[in-house]
Amino acid sequence: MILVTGSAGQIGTELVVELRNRHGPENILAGKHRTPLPDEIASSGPSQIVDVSDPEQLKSTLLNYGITKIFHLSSILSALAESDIQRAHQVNINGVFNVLNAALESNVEQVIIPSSIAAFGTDTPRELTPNDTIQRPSTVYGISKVFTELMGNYFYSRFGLDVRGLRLPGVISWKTEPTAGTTDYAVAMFYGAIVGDKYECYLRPDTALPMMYMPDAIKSLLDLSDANITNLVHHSDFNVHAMTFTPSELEKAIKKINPKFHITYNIDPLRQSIADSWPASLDDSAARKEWGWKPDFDMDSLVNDMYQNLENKLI
Ligand code: AKB
Repeated sequence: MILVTGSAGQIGTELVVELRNRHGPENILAGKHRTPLPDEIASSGPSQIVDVSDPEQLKSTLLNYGITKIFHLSSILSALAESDIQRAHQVNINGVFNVLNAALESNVEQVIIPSSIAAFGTDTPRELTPNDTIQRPSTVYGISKVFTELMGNYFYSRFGLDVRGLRLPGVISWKTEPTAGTTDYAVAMFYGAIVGDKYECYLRPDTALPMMYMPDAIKSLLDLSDANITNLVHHSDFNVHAMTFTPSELEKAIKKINPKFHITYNIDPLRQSIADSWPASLDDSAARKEWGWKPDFDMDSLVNDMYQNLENKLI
């Protein structure tokens, strides 16, 4: 059986549905903590409260359900982590350690834990960031992601636990909204365009960041999980890239669908400084070579699909 932690979150809600389609609903345990699960998840298969800060509860859940694989998605995103560093430490550092340790003490064979572009900092080359480069993040979220990558690689080399991970960029989706990240503006801009033809952006118009559409994010997690381990040189720290755009470029692309749309700017210094410390684009040749990573969506296809689906949902 496969456990997905953070099943009520932006990525979790969509990953659980895809895994249930592939492996049968009864084989996917939706783990949640504070946020209630959407009906679609709660009613379509097993679910359970999973508290990643409680090692005993975690271990007994893994043993009781016979879990053999974990997609560990619970995480406090960048902006929220800066305003509550205790909780970020509890979930993103203690929680990751507890999951890895409980996996080792049970029958889990593989753990997938996403990292983030936040694992880089201002000392890192910003364009085509190499897979293996300087990582000196300035946020607690970024520090926790470097910890995750290093600890994942450590559990693999020291104990032989198959831990894999990739550095996700901003993920754009229409089903479940992200919670307090820095790249969330891109999702919020679509909501603004559809609901009232306007949006106030908290990042400067020229802030270039890497982004990815949800179907590609799900594909990246599943393809990495399915990859033949003998082909992997890296394990918990793959760059994956799909596209780069700025708020002003996204505004232009949305305007092609909704000419009445316009944006104004009210810069949030915290989120702007976080964004300025992240890469604009990544060299993902290691992921392409070691497990065949290739995104399906570019900016045009993302914007058209996202706008249409969100419009159908909201109107
Ligand atoms: C965030 O903005 O915090 C996340 C991320 C890039 O990891 N979307």
